[in-house]
Amino acid sequence: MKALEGIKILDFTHVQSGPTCTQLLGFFGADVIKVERPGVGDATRKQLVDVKGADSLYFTMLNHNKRSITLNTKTDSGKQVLEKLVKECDVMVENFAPGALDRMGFSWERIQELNPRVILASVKGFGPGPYEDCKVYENIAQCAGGSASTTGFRDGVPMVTGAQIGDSGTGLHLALGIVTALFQREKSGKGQKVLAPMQDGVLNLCRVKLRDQQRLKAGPLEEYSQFGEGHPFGDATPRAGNDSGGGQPGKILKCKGWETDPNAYTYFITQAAVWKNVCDVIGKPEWKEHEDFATPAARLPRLNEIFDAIEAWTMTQDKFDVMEICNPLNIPVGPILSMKEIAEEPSLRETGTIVEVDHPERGKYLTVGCPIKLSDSPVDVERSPLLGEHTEEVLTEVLGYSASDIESMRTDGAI
Ligand code: CAO
Repeated sequence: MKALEGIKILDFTHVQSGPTCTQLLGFFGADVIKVERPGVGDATRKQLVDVKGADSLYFTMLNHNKRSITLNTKTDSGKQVLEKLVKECDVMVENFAPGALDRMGFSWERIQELNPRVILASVKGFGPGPYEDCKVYENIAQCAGGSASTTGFRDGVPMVTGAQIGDSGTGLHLALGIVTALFQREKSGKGQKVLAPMQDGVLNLCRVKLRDQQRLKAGPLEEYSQFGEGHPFGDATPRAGNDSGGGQPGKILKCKGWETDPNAYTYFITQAAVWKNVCDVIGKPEWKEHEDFATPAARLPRLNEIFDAIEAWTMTQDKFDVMEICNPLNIPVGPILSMKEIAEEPSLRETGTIVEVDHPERGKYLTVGCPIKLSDSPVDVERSPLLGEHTEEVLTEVLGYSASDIESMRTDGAI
């Protein structure tokens, strides 16, 4: 028994944001039916191809636990199949450019007519307003959602982050919206529209930066290293480099081997509660009681001096040894792990967070399994479907079409 067993998802998503959402629902046991254009499919199938002729990792890693059917929804018989799918499914998920679904003849009104219980879940770049008609990709969302202006270094350009907070982050928001709407449907009996705009999703993840925007009215942000460095604050939340977001100052520091290994670094947090332990570890016991260092307030203008001293110690240690030494002392530290190290980490394999999947076209590859663990809903990661692999199966088993119906749809170019 899986959490979402029995829930049918009409997955009309493409690229990254929508597919991450439906993949999660698939991990939780929903029957996800991905609808793709005949002969073409999701554009990511053939983007960043690393194995000639095979679906790319971009596609395979975002589309596990799904069935694929091909359908040209701009033909009459293709539209009829889509109508039947809307009637049959609990949720329809899409992330087309604004207006595309309406142009196809599937407005929210029409969808409700077909199935009043269906939930229509959409990712768009922006919510209602001046930009609602714009197409949006990951980095645009990071820029428009406040992330880029607050990421990077004070004296550098705005930066995007490698974490796909615009696409995968919004997919997560959408998945929560969908299961919440399913929960409400239990009581109301009705479907509803769920919208997750990427700008809003990114802003939600940048909540603490809007907090800091408002704190600026009360004076400089003392926990930002620019305060200790004597640089005045402007009228907007600045970029904070690698400063930690809260009131516990932290920094990325070099570890042994940094000269040749780009990831020989650790994050080190000088949590106030364990300041004395920090002083002992770095060989500065005199700072424990010294008036310039003993309290968090006294330390704020001296953070650079403090982190220089800590780094002088971390540079003598391997990044994993820093963790071994600091953890028993309750000092929060974290090694900078490369993707190579993460891919090889046995504990992530054991928990199913990193999974090796076999694929008929490309062989074995690694993917990220379900990052959310339910104790009563085990996850089996199944390889992504080939384009149209399940067209006949879905048309006959789910929608009740006959072999001759399917043949004539093929002749029409509808599937
Ligand atoms: N059969 C027939 N037509 C189909 C079809 C099918 N199975 N599937 C899609 N189409 C059509 C659509 O109806 C649309 O046609 P019209 O333009 O004539 O209405 C067309 O294909 C293209 O759809 P699109 O505009 O969504 O695709 P695009 O490549 O031009 O834009 C993107 C891609 C991502 C910029 C856009 O979809 C978008 O802004 N989506 C919302 C935000 C989002 O999710 N962005 C994140 C993407 S991940 O980085």
